[in-house]
Amino acid sequence: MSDQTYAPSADFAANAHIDAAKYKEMYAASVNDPEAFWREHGQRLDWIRPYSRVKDVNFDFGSVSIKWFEDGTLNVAANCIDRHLAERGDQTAIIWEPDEPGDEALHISYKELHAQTCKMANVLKALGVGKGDRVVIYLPMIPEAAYAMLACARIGAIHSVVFAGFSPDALGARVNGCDAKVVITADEAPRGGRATKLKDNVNQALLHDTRDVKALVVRRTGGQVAWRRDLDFWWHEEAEKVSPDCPPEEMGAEDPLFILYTSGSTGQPKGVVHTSGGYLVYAAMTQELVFDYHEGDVFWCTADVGWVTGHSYIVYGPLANGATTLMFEGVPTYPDASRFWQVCEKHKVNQFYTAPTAIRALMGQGTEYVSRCDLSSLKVLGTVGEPINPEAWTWYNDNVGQGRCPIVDTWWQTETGGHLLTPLPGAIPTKPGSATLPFFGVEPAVLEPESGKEITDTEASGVLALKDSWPGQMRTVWGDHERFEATYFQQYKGYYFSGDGCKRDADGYYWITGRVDDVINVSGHRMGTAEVESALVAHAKVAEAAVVGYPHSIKGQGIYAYVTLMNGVEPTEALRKELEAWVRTEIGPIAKPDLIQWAPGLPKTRSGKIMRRILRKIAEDDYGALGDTSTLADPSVVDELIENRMNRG
Ligand code: 6R9
Repeated sequence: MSDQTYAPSADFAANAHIDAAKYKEMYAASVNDPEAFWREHGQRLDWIRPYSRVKDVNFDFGSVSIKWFEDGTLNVAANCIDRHLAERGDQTAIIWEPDEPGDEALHISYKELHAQTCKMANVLKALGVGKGDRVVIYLPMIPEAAYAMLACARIGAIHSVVFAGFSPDALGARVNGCDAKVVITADEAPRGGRATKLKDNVNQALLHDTRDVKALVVRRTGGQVAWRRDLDFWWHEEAEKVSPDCPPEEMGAEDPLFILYTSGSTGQPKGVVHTSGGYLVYAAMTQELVFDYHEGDVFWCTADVGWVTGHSYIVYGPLANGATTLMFEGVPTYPDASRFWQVCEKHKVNQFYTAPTAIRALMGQGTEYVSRCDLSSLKVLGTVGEPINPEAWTWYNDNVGQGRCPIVDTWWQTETGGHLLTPLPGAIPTKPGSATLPFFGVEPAVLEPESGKEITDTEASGVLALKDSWPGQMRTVWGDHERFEATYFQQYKGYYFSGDGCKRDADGYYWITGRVDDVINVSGHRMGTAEVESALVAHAKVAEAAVVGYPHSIKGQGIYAYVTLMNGVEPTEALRKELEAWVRTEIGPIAKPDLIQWAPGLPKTRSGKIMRRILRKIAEDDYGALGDTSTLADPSVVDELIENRMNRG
């Protein structure tokens, strides 16, 4: 933990929405009387029928229920588009920067966004989609992704965006998991100069689906596609047949807006459900205050819309605020490592929000890539996805922010909908590596991991939980409310359990130490070790597999797999490659193990439980202190694993 603090300049604080005094006052108000606080701040949206009830929350295991603004009605798309038309119809809503820097960027006005969203909404209706139906969105980072999300919101359909890097199998499981009627996709997804054949992936994903799922296909590259007769439709053809006007559906505040699958410590990914009113209030308020967004600013979040960060901070938060949001199709290192900074210069970006893994990768390329660009438009920098190491923080601060831009290190999760722990840039001095203090209405608690007792001393170390709800909180797991309660409310009664460990320092600042469960964080992407294990054991030559994370200088964590082969199977380099490729196709490139160690045996207790603690230590190359191994059925397997460990030094 670094003790250095960086305070915002007096000038920055004076022009910020929230200064230090205001933060204190508003935070106190938000936790002393959450009803009154959120009754006021819920007003930032346009409601069709105003809410009278604000908060109705029960965190008790067995009867967990979370409702906000319950009797209000609204339409999310109307809040993100229609209500801005009178004042800012011609203002740019979305700047789209394509993969190839030489191709033309697009500036889509709120008027244009309205027309395109309405058309897509009408096309979906024509394909038989109605209120409450599910639509899977499997698209590159193109404006149609935003149109698709907002079109669903407009007609009350529930979207589930699937990251375009996921394999056909992973896509198929998600389409099936939410029983989607339509998949919106593209012919191909260009990224970093290469193109992924998305439509082919969709065909493969739907091959065994007996439900006749339709596909609406955006033509992005013009690449060849295999067409399924009567089930596939070109977006550009269908769009011509429909009106550019579609009345927004009146939705209840607690009607689901979207499902987003995310990894947990057990089983297959779960469908996190966010609803309409509370989610939008929270996404919008955090986007404005955490980034200190002002009228006319250009806001750039580099995430993919396949992750929650893209939902809340590319689409819903900024558009609800009438902002200009930048959407980038490419990657930070194509054509070279200055692409991010070139885009900042080209579009005069004011707030820039990215992941520590990207910062570390770019830091490794040297500062010339940054210093050759004009970054004088930048005002606030943000990070999200994993803890940021102080070296990367300092590099970001000195080279990108030029010592002038406050850095907001935002801790949150798919489940939380928006930021929970974060600096407000004009109010809260930062410390490199700390997500600092809670946002309004957020009541963190540090619990003793074993007893679950809340540690009330300021200085504390334990697991991070939340004492009460905030409007952006997830409401349930799609189709499995019991799993929702078991995952987040069972272990520590009366709290929402985050799954993260944390420390609180003498100033009350929070420092996230990483996951305490079997979830690993690879380049800011959440991966359940169980998912990778089940992909590995699905291979005919694999008898057993155990997967753990290990420190990786760029990715944060790498994937380390211990694999026990079937009797008689030779461990060869070719088989190692085959297993890597296998996991890629089962889940996607982000799940490919970085290291595979052949394990003739795994350390197990006498009851057959794999002792992951030991496997983690060996993967970390820290096998000197393995702790108590006396409960192992066969302690000699440990020596063998240490002997042949893959990560040395
Ligand atoms: C938004 C997002 C959530 C997990 C979370 C934690 C890690 C996210 C962080 C951070 C330290 C930060 N995490 N932000 N750790 N500092 N600023 O990333 O959602 O993909 O669901 O991941 O990511 O471990 O529990 P999601």
